[in-house]
Amino acid sequence: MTTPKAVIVGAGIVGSSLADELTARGWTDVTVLDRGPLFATGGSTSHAPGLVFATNPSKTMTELASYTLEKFSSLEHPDGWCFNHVGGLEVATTEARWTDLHRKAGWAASRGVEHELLDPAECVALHPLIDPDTILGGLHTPRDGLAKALRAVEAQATRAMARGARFLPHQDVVEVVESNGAVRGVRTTTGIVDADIVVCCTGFWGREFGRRVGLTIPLVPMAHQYAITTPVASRAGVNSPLAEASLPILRHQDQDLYFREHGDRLGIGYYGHRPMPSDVGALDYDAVISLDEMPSKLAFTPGDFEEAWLQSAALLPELGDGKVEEGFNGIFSFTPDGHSVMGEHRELSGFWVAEAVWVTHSAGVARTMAEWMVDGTPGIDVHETDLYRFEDAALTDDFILTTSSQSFVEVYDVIHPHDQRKAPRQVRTSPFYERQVALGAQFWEAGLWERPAWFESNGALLDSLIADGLEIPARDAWSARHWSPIAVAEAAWTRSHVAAYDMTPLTRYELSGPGALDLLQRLTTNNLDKSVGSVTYTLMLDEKGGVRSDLTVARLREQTFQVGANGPTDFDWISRHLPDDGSVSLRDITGATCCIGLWGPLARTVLGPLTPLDLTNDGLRYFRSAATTIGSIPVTLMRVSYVGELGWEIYTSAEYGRALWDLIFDAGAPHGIIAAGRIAFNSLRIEKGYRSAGTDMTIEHTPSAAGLDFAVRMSKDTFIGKEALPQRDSTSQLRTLRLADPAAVVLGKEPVSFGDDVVGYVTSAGWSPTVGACLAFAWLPSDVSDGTEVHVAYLETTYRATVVADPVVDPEMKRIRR
Ligand code: FAD
Ligand code: THG
Repeated sequence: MTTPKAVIVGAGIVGSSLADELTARGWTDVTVLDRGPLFATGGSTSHAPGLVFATNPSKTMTELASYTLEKFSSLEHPDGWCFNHVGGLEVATTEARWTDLHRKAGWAASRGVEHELLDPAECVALHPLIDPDTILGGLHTPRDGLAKALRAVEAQATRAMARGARFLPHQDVVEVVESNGAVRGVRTTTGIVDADIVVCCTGFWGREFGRRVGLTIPLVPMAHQYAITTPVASRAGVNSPLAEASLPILRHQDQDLYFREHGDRLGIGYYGHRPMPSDVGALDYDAVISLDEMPSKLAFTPGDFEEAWLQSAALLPELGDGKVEEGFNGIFSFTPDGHSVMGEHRELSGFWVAEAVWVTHSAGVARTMAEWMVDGTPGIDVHETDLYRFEDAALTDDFILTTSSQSFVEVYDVIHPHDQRKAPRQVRTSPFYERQVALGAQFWEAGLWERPAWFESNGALLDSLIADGLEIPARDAWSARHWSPIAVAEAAWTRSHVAAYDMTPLTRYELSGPGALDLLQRLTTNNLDKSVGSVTYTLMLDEKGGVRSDLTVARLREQTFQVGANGPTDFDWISRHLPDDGSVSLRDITGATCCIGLWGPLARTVLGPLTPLDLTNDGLRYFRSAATTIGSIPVTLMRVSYVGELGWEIYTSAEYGRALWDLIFDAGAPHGIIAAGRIAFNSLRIEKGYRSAGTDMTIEHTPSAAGLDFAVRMSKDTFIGKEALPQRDSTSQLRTLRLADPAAVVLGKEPVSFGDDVVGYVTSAGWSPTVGACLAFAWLPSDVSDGTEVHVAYLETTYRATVVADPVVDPEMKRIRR
């Protein structure tokens, strides 16, 4: 069997790991080119201090790291270890950090990362240089430790070469050769190397490399300070030259610092300095590359390190006797969301990207890339690292620089799940924006859209509902951040009266043409061959039957469908499956249109007089759509409700938006209409049992495990993922939890335990005014029955919760179908 001819550009930790993973899967024709010498090429890997802390807010990033450290510890190199499990220790010097370490322990628990929280004395027992009076405690992760990055490169390269791979130094790739939308090879300064597959593993040069093939890889090369101290007396003779280190790697995130041992010296990394984006064009590629001099190493700027030194000595007093002996400003990649960038170029088949990857995640990224390239689909959920996860506006230079700099500044900050980006803001606003501002909207940002979280103008409504008996327990300080009890009033009012939600940011596509129906039938699980006016809830699966996304598809005309989707990766997936014959056209119509979700028992009373359409239950049935008018405005109504109430999504072109808003609010005023925000929206959809793709379910889950079998028509001829479904059985199931204490609120990602065992994790949660408690979705073992009592660890507390049947609200669909 012949396997594809693959060229990997870049022999850093990522390129070398990938060569190993590809050849392990039977690819024999793999060539790795680097413009530097081997294996200290001069890239970031050549000087990486190699600290690996696996725990991360993202489950995917944690899994990538966990694989890396286990793989590295199994690698062999003649000079010694590739991974040293000295353990990780993150200390807290503030109450906020100490609380956050509990949250982090929760992430570790739900993903099987070994960990324990320690008091100051226990921290000092592990790391005697720490002054116990400065800390409140620490999080110890014994499997974390040090990667010897260059040895890991060589060990993996050696293995790959034994399986036939070639590693060629001094090969500067200057061009990607392509024809008919597919790669054919690369041109180096000395000649052409043929290839069916080219993988960009060029580290912080990736942005420049991507440009050559018309691809924006959103990363910014940033300098980061690393210094090594003079010998520390008490560490003299403790570490053998071979072991290098025995103290755990240490993070002092309150001061943006991390530490590792180099024999009897300490290495100190610092993120507290100003962001220092680097102009890669100005780097000296032709410099003689040695371990001391390389393009990715800039001169140390001592002025930026002064505070780091003071703070290091405050935590580790013995450092006060010494000084910084050497240091450098090393360059590596930062991205807008801190995650790596992986995937295949959509317009240039065979061009793959694995960029902005830390040593920490390198082998995991390489394995996932190899699975994706060889099997056609990655083995784990990659939506957070997908090359195509970015909105168009997020691929502008301005956005990339601003947000990547922010990622650098915040890399060690305590980040609340609802902390909002400060800049750039107000990039995408709906036509209702001025009206929302006037109502005191508190905006959250997502996909660069400004989205009201709640409206201060509903404060009076809150007061009156409280006077009438609505009880909203006071929250803990963390869950009360970026929240207002007004949001609860908005949710309650939606169930009792009527509210308008700005649905403009909901991603929408128009698919049209003679091939549109066939394409949608093949891409999704439900039957879409229904009458004009039908709306269908349906799923997009990957080839292995995992849930990529959920969609609503409205058949507006015979050959025209409006698709309600979840974001850029949906557009990417559909685009990749468009037939070549031009029989389908796909258009993102989100920004050109706008949408109000008008929902609640009084929605019909408000809208009825405004439109000639018969809005009775028989006139426009549940999950049907119709074109009509509201005043002088042409609109499309869809009788769909993610909040689970009577009502419609009302669509029109953007230019009519403000007039539409005004008409609806004028007509609604006598009926008490309010504008309501995202927090209310979220809590209502959880009450109603509606999942959010990407948060509650990913490609790791089947429709049946996610409770969505009703949207799968196995009787349909074929659809992507169909063949795989019968072969997959799931051991877990998405369930709803009801927290026992009405004041208890969780926010997502908390571990769920049964007895002493962690058995699952929360995906999303919201406080439900209908039941007077917090409800949460959680992945739990399939055999857990309704009524089971579980515990949810939240920061420093543990909450009791019960597994309940979903949906909690309106299981008979009486509210919607009336
Ligand atoms: P690189 O190692 O940079 O490899 C890219 C290769 O591509 C280079 O060898 C380059 O020569 C080659 N190349 C580029 N363009 C071309 C071309 N046109 N033709 C041919 N070859 C080309 N990560 C951690 O996980 N833990 C840490 O503790 C840690 N600390 C760090 C501290 C510092 C000071 C720095 C700078 C980085 C640190 N990192 C750490 C980050 C980590 O080093 C990098 O993210 C990682 O090494 C990147 O690996 P890579 O293979 O993608 O890139
Ligand atoms: N509105 C529209 N499109 C969307 C969403 C939306 N696309 C993305 C996302 N949200 C999809 N999620 C859902 C989830 C549930 C429902 C609609 C969109 C829903 N489900 C009914 C139920 O389960 O009872 C389906 C009933 C049926 O199939 O007949 O309404 O908010 N436009």
